[in-house]
Amino acid sequence: MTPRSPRRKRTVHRHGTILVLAVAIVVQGGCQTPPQKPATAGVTVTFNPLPLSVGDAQVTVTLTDESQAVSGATVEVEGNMNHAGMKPTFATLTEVAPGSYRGTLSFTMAGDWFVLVNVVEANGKRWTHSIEVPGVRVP
Ligand SMILES: [Cu+2]
Repeated sequence: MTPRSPRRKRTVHRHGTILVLAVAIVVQGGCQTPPQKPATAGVTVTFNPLPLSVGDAQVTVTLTDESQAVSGATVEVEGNMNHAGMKPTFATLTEVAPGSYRGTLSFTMAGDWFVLVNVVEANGKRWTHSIEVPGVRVP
């Protein structure tokens, strides 16, 4: 009789739809995205030379777990720009000292980049970590 009752019903229905969408996104994300860096893990990414400009740069990734060097991992880096329509660039790094991995990554355009560090530890544990690389310059 009052307009209240149908309005409340509609609100409940809308919440149900949002919940289903949220569950669908979580399930899809779980299948496709490797887990984020474990809480005990440390990742340091350094580039040489600095400041970064368009072209090849040496990239060094240092991995620790509870402050101990993480040796024997497979480490790949993926360079992406913050806008759509760019091909990512990739590098597979080589361990040059315990827990220290090095390679060459190509920055193909000036602007803001982010680099995904993809790690598979020797024990099979797989995770990824993203770092911002803003302001790659015109050479
Ligand atoms: Cu670009």
